[in-house]
Amino acid sequence: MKIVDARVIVTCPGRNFVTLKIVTDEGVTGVGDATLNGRELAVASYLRDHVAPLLIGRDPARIEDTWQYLYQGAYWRRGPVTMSAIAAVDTALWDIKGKVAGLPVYQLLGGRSREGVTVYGHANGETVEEVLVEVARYVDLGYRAVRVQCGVPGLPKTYGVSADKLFYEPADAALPSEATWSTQRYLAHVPTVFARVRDEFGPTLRLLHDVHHRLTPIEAARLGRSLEPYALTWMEDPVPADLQEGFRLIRQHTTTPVAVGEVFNSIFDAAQLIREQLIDYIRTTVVHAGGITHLRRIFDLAALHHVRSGSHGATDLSPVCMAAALQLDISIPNFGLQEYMRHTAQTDEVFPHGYHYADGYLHPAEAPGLGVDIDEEAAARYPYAPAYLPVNRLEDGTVHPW
Ligand code: KDG
Ligand code: MG
Repeated sequence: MKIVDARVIVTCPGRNFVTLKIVTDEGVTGVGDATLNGRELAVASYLRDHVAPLLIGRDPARIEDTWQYLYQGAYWRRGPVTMSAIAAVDTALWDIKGKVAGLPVYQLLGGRSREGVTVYGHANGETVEEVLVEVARYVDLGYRAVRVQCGVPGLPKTYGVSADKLFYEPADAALPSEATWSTQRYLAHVPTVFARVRDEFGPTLRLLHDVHHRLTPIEAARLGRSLEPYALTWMEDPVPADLQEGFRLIRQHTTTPVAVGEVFNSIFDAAQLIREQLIDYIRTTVVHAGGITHLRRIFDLAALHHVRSGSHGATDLSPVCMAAALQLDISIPNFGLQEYMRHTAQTDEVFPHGYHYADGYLHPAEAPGLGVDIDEEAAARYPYAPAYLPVNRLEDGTVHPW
């Protein structure tokens, strides 16, 4: 079997997605997600101009060899653009391998380790009252884990708090919008929100919170300590993770578990955090970390160090990424949680898929391969529209990590 075509499809059914479709001479096809929020066309060009020509004529069964060829062969390593492009190829090749074998990909990864993939949803609101309504909504839908984000009094707009609820979309403007940040106001407010949520929903609902990289290590340590009475499952991205040893300071001060990794694209981004057991959950996902092949390597390293998976699953990760993530989630020994932001009906129409939600769990498709495809005719009805994540500034105007 040989690869005869590798098409890059850019579509915007409510938000932008980049998808690679690989076609073989025997008519078997595979899909891979290559979406990088706000930088979509950079990955599309990398794939179209620099990767697709190298795939023609290759044996699609050689997944590892193709991964190494694209990674080592490029000379320029790592980075979100390169690794999202490699991820798309890798994911599509796993899809093809599953179809050729007549098995869902998780069977090729060792089979099931659990009956379902426990997911968490996003409850967010401007006020604590709104947040309580949203948490109740997820509990009613059967969710066992809920991420809680609340507006901060005195700040006009807070990242992660949105008018859309089930389909929350952070890339909100054709040029980046701006938000204002105050660590003082935030640190004073968040514990009061969790006090109310715990009081209302009791001790067993798993609660999570995303800090979106906005604190320094000692501020994060203080937040973690102030949240200890509310027994969070995790505090996410408390600081920018460029300085991995910075997490030692957080660890020295708090028992609130830490989750990191949605912006990581390589095992090297996470190696120190994992080896020193500075984190509890690694949130890297298929599309941004080199596909199923490389993410499996990260999860295996994590398993040696008591670190569980907690893969990113916001709306900017397409159903192709979700389908692939679920194949890993169901099979790895150290699964923790899977984020699940529902996609809109338009997105689901463009990406028909067999995975489904029931009673707090997602279940991967049982179809051979990944159990997801792209409807190219439907995709063509939704042309690319530029959209960016907001930029964050302190009250005095200084740009601040978002
Ligand atoms: O593209 C960025 C979003 O996916 C991100 O901001 C959402 O932090 C996020 C999360 O944890 O889902
Ligand atoms: Mg996050």
